Amino acid sequence: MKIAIVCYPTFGGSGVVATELGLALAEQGHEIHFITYKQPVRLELLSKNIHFHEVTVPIYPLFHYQPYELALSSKLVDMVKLHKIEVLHVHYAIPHAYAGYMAKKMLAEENIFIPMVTTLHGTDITLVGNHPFYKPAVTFSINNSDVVTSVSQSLKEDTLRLFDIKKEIHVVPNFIDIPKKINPVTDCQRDLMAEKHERIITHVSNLRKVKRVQDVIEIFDRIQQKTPSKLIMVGEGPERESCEKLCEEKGISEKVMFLGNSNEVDKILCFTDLFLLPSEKESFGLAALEAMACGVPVISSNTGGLPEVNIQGVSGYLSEVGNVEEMAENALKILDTDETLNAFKKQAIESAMVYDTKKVVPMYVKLYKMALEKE
Ligand code: GMT
Repeated sequence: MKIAIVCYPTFGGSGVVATELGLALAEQGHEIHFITYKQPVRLELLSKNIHFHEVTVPIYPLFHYQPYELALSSKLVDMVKLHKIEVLHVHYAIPHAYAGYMAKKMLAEENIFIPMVTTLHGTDITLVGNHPFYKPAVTFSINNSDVVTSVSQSLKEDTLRLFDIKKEIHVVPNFIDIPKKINPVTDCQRDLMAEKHERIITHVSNLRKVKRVQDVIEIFDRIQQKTPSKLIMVGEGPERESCEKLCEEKGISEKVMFLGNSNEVDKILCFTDLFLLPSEKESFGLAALEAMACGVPVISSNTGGLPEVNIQGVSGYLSEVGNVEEMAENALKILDTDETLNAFKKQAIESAMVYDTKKVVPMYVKLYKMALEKE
């Protein structure tokens, strides 16, 4: 199949899922066209089955807001015609499904019919899309997609509760290439980060408010009072400064490392003992799944799709949002002895296996075929 993938090319989970999906499909022989404003961060290699088409928006001073959706829908029309693309897969209802719908309509004028699959990732639904300013456009875009998917059962239920949806929503979870994740790093440089007797705790996110990164610091503070440990914070975002300040106030700055954005999260996860994800909202929690696949147990909140990923008492523990006391207690339970920690590490990998690329990507392929039959 010739498939166009539209996504946000940034460090966010939706961009990662879209990119990994494209790479997996290309490996199976499908022709993949990424159409976005920048080469996606995880798209390092362009192979014969992978193409990248940049959407450029000419800056015109008269416009207060430059019309990205217009440029995107025009680019989609041009690329579909040029490369004979058969399926559009847009990640994020806004603005991608909206632009995709316009492209479909323009193509139909020329008797070119192409189905659109829309994947909902969460922030487009629960955080932004539900705002009254966007709600009509989001509802319209979802209802006018040929196939709609959501990354968890929880997000499906949220979407049906918040919007007037007439379409069936298929749950296709985030996925991970498990064989690539298990022991992928040969030079695991634990010594650079901590002493032998110290535990290493890691958090990875875009350090936005929704991730409750101050809770990460609070949990770690309680852990380090009981057991020697270090915290690694990976990612960049608006809450970084306030977290650094909180570490200073608590006198733990020397035990916390802020590494910024990284393309090599696996190299950090290889020596990580525990992963923290105390988010306010999380439609799935790809970061938690990545940690589990690398054999790292997870302490998380029990919000959104997290209970579908992190299994209570097996791959880690879940608590109510904001309950940092309980999260720290559970963390200490896991870190208590090497024996317990190793058992949780093994169980984390086993729990992640359900979401292996080989199990999930065929679900998308099946839906593409279904969309083509409908068109
Ligand atoms: O929250 C993020 O880190 C970014 C965000 C995005 O929009 O890319 O991630 C969302 O999509 C991911 C992939 O489906 C999910 O794993 C994340 O849980 C989801 N984030 C939220 O719901 C807050």
